[in-house]
Amino acid sequence: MQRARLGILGGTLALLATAAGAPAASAQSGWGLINMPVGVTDVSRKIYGLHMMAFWVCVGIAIVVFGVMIWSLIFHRRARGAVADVTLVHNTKVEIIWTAIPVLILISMAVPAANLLVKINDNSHAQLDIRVTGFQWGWQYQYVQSGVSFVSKLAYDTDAARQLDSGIDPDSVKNYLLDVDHPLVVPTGTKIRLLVTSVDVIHSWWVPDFGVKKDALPGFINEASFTVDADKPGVYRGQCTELCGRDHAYMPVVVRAVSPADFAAWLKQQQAQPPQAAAPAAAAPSG
Ligand SMILES: [Cu+2]
Repeated sequence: MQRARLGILGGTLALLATAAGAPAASAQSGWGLINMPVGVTDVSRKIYGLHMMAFWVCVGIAIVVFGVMIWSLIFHRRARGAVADVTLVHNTKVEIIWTAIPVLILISMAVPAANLLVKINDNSHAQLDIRVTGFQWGWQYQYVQSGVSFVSKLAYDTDAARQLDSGIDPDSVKNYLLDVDHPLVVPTGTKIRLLVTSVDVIHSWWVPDFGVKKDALPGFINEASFTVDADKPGVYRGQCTELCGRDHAYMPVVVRAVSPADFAAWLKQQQAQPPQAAAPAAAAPSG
């Protein structure tokens, strides 16, 4: 009977291991959807690794604690003639052990976490600076070195569909609420430093695949940085993650990561164009 129980426990563990340890490829489907993305930067992968390490430590602790509890309840119940063991009460040796073990576990988790925090906040040696200004409700991007600047707002088709009684089925809109008119364009394999601020209330610039979530505070400039893997060009999406008013849900972040050569060409094209007139404060109210 005990063997059968162990078998079930083993089976459950194996299932959990398959689910949680699923490779990045399945991140956008099935079990992957309930977990955080692995992402496309060195930092995002490290954050994911740390998160999984903490997850498995929690699983291990749960198995040990609940295992002992359930085992005690079954095999040491009074109906079986068990007599309470009072030697555990105020037992110095036991108390030292069950204080020391959690302390060691916490230290073993805190050291890699602190190291990663330092790495996340290392914004030195950036090759490209972009000023990100949040406003109600959109983002302004200014490429500091080249002077290219534009405003990024909810894409027209998704904006039309979200209006009350629009009659447009949101399911018919691609990337509903997660698309913008002018995405931020960045080169891959290049360390990008963001200078994040706001002109009105607090917003937060978040792209899960980059492991970047930085508050945009009026009157302050926060720094964040990321380097998209050279072999992972693509479109990455995020959202404002600080409740910033009525249209908080309608100011997504879209970043198009392209090769450095494509980026240089894009930047040249932008510089040739007349600058976009709309300043954040003067941006047309929507919805
Ligand atoms: Cu916002």
